[in-house]
Amino acid sequence: MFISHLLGNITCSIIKPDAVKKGYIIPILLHIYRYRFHLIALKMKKFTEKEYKTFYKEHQNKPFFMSLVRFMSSGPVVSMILKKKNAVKDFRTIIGHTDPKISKKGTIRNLYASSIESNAIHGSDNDENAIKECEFIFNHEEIFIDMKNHNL
Ligand code: 3AN
Repeated sequence: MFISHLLGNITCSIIKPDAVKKGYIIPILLHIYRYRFHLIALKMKKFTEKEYKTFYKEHQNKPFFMSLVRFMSSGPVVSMILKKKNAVKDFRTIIGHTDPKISKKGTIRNLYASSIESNAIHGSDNDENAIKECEFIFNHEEIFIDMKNHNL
């Protein structure tokens, strides 16, 4: 658990294949920047079905599970670790509801998502999962940890 000291101050985000394909990486990064999240890790990569089966394990009994796994592994995604006080809660506010049809105006999903599955972006749902997800995607060498500015 190499980033567990950041519990409560980080979230894991993934710009999903639909948004990558549509050219929304930069607009989404700018949106996140405007809300004062600090980017401490970033990578673009196509993950496998097997990796998403682990990543989305808590959804394994949901009817949309296999479709979600196939969709996520259909192309490269942009994964990030975002640092901010109350990162998980604040990030879920700016991404909006899972279903873009009912997400608030101006949220990332309202602006860039096309359906409840192809919903442009992932954000961790609690602090413990945020740590797990970040450590699933990134290794120690891929994370910028500024020891002088721990409380950003
Ligand atoms: P959120 O990402 O808003 O936390 P979750 O954790 O309930 O939503 O679902 C994980 C992902 O599964 C969603 N981001 C979305 O891509 C997909 N998903 C959720 N609900 C559905 C659904 N009813 N039908 C198809 N895909 C879904």
